[in-house]
Amino acid sequence: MSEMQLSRPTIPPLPQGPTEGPLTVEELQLSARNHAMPLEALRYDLTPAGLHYLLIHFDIPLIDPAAWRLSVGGSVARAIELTLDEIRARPSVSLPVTLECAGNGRSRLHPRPVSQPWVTEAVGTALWTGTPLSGLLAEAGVLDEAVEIVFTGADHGFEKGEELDYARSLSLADASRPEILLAYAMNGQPLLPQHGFPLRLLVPGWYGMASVKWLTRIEAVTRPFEGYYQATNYHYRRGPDERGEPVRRIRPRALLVPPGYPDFLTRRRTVAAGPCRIEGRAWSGEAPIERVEFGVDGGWMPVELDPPQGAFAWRRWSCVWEAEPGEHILSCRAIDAAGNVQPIEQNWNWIGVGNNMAQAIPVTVR
Ligand SMILES: Nc1nc2c(c(=O)[nH]1)N[C@H]1C(S)=C(S)[C@@H](COP(=O)(O)O)O[C@H]1N2
Ligand SMILES: [Mo]
Repeated sequence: MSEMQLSRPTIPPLPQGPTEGPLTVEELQLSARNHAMPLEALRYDLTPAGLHYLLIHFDIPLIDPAAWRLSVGGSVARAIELTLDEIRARPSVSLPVTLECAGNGRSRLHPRPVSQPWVTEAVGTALWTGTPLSGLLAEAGVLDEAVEIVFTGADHGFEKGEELDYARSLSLADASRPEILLAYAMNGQPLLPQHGFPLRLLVPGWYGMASVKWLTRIEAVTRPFEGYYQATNYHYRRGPDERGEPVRRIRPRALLVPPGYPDFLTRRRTVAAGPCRIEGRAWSGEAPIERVEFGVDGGWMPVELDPPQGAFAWRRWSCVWEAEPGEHILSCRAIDAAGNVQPIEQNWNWIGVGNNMAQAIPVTVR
């Protein structure tokens, strides 16, 4: 019998830092696993679960809800273990919350940090239902010596040579905020496997990395947590050797629904000349949205804002554009009540987080 020889495809080595090189097979593989929200889904107040963006570092764990338990321990007076039914029997809150990946905008950076290569649409808004974390912490009785709460997921893998669980922490003050939920439902349905079934943390207003999925353990600790996703990753730094500032709240961003219809391969838009209704969404985790502007070829005009749908969800906006025949670049930008203005230029850093540079959509009007 002859032995089958599996030939290894020649794949160029991964760049060691940010690059101007072509997209790698590894980035393509990540972008297929972790899909974005199609921009036309900005039309929904609440993103249907299957259209919501996804970011999964390792594998989606297979969890038997009957065997699953949440443990609450560490520096607490009373360690607790809860079943899913016990969590569902606790006081419940439903909140519309916009989640956005901190890496949104990464592939528009020059040079480009090599990681999940988002363009502009790593976002979604869902109605999340769960029990407030603060009630559970009060019941466990967090001791005075505790400084942070650590949240650990059931997923496990390697990053940069280090073997680890996905885990993040919050300061005691942040963890005590009333809007922070242990969420078991999304848009009125049990969480889908990819969104953290059976339970996830939900930290409204913060970039997505804080909202730990497949939650299994909550632990009060007496020293700041130094886990990879807390202390090494998710920092704004100019180079590899700086510690930098931790990534927390979502920077302001507005997106518009690309008008007209697209070309399949390039997604370039064609729009009919005349009045064209433009709509989109805007959000900021720092402060309420105060103003949104619609941009055409570098000029800006104000838009109309719909009433907000709660403090933590995106806000709809719209305007009418008098589309004149020719080639145009459409854009939009958000300004929040804390004075944060969405930039037109890239917001560059070593790992490509928080790049809220304004969208740019080429259209042909005829
Ligand atoms: N356990 C675990 N939680 C996680 C992640 C993960 O890989 N594992 N990814 C985080 C990141 S970076 C983001 S942006 C959000 C994405 O949530 P979603 O997939 O439900 O949109 O989940 C966060 N929680
Ligand atoms: Mo993310």
